[in-house]
Amino acid sequence: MEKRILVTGAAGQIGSELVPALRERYGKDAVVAMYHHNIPENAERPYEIGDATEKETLDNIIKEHEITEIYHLVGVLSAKGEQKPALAYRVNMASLMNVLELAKESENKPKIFWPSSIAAFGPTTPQDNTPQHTILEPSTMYGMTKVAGELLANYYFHRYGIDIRSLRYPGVISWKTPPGGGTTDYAVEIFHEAIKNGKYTCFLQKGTYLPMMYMDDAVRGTIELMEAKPGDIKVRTSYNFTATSFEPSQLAEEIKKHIPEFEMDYKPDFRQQIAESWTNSMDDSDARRDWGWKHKFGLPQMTEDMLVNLKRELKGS
Ligand code: AKB
Repeated sequence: MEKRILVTGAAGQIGSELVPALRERYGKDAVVAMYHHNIPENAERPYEIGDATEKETLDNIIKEHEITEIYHLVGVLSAKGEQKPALAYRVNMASLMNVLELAKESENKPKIFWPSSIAAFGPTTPQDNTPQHTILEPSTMYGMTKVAGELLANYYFHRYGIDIRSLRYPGVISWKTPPGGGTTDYAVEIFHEAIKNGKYTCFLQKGTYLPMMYMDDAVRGTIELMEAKPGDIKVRTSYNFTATSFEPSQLAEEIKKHIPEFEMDYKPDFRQQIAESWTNSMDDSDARRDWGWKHKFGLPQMTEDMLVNLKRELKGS
């Protein structure tokens, strides 16, 4: 069957890079981007506008485009979710349930990708090299929606045969589209501020380690997971998925190698507590063994690539 892909949350940090990557791979017309109200100026067709929490809207789009695969990226992230917990619950859970139920009801049972996150972990989770199968007792609403989503993914796979695949994304760093409302956002903001002003005030404390990944790796890994043979996917909740782990001062030191005058100070806010509840680093050996996951960018390579691209981008704007 010809591949027809729907990407919800297409204007978000991951969506805005995944859509072009999927179009490059499968053809422009094979990928329908779904936006809520925030259509980017340079949005290319085919695209649809709609709210993924409305089942009928989603149903119409899936039917009209004869969708065979859904990358369901809609979600309210951790920091915004703590400011608006009820909104995070509604958006994250209602949209996911719609996608799962529509897949179940449809004749061709579309394959689904849904992102989980390190936010599924919590204060009781082992902090270092966190194993695949571990304690999931998050303290944020976003994290709770991730744990519930992982269990739902597993349930819909075993009970209804929906081929749903998932990754526990670490903080993802990219130069094309800024993230919005997350706790790992400092690792992107720092680059913008370093280039524009030569200094940055970090909202996380020195020493706060978090698992991280460059966008190029995140996009490639996501597509590789979706292209893996069904029999190779042994984890149907969500795979640990990581590239590196660092804390703010290590990133600042790496940036200083390129911008020697760069300076950073610290003013931790409510996001510090969220970051502390997450793990320092993750063991993603199941993903590496089952479907061949391999990252390319460590901290030095990522920093260099970010600075080169972002400098060029900011100059042009
Ligand atoms: C966030 O910080 O909320 C996200 C995530 C790790 O899921 N980037």
